[in-house]
Amino acid sequence: MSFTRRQILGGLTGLVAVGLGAGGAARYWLGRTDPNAGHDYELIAAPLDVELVSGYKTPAWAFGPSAPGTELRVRQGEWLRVRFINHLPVPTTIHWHGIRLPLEMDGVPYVSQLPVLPGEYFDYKFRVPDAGSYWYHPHVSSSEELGRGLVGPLIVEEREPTGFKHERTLSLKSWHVDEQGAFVAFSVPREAARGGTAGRLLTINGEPNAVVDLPAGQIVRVRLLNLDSTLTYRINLRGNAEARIYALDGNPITPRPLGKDYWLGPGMRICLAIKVPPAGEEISLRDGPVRLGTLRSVASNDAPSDWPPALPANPVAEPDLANAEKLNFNFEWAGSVSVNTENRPPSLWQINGIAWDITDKTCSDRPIATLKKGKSYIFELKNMTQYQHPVHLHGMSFKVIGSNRRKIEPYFTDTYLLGKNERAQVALVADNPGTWMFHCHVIDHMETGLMAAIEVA
Ligand SMILES: [Cu+2]
Repeated sequence: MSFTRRQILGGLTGLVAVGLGAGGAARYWLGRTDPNAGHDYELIAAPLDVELVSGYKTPAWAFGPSAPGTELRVRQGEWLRVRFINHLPVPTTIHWHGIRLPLEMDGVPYVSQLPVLPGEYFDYKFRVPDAGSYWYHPHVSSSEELGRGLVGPLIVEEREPTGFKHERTLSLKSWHVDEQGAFVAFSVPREAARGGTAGRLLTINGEPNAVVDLPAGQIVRVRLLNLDSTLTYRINLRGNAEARIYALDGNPITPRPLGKDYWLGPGMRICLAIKVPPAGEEISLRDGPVRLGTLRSVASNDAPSDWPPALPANPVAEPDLANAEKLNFNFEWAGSVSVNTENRPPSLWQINGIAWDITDKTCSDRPIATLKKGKSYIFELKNMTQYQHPVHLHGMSFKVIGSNRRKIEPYFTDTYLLGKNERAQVALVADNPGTWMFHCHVIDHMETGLMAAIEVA
């Protein structure tokens, strides 16, 4: 695919009136624009000082006025049109995690588009086929860009109203900062060689020890999004709360109790319904034994509500398992942590014996598999390492159908948390032509080899 730089800031004269174009750290998010403007959102990525540690500034990068960024919302089946403006000092893109869209909108540099340079803009425009909780982030210099805060929720509302009257979006992210709020290394080779370089400060919607108010007596839809670069959260609630799972990674399931711990890997989402206890009571939202934040029940005038019915299924094609072709993907440890002198990350991980090199723009020219458009496939995912990997595919959703480690109730997703030494089977219809990234969502695993391209033609 060839690219041109047609879209440059010179075309943005209309925005000067609202204060853009003065240069420096513009911090405007213009929100939903005039429907005749040709786009629904103007989303600006720019430096933004945030206060993560009380009394100290952290020099974050943000989409809009907060980090994590502005929540984008669109209705299922409609177009999402975002004019993305780069006011960062670095090139970037936006990838729309979990959205089934055309390759040109997928935000992968040199595969979908050229990086958006400082001062440039890019118009993202695509229809959203599936309702659910999704998110967006760059696919360039990901350790640093996601690490500094360039992550944000994208909520696709169901076509028809659901039974939920109340909902909240909780974006989980840990930050690589020290006690004074200064950034520390986003990726350290000896950590990238293990579970990934973990952030040190846990936040919900950018706040440590967040307190989220919920209306007493109501059943509230709580969307938990793991926008972390590294951490898998073992989600549980402590307190007088009944919670049911309504959707996993955007796709509805038959509602079931939350249970003890739900392992939410990087990039994954879970949609809960929580029955809020009487006013004044508190629920802890926890990662294993660690409190992430507090859900506080506050008085509500609404009549008590009942559990809503299951959410409507998304229109994802059902794979033909009887006639599917099987493909093996082995996730392996590649070797040793050597001192690198070329200013590039070490090569630590590989898929089917091949390590991705994020400094080599031609890797995507050598897809690890070529799928025939319209055909069904079963991927056998084999983790030959001692660490878990949230395996994510761009462009298409897949159905998790089996595992040697746990009982699987088949469900559609875009990210599967492959446990250490686990073998799992996922199936899909190769119905979206293009070259799609297939990678671990532990960002420094991805940047040290654990990525591949899968072609659908
Ligand atoms: Cu990984």
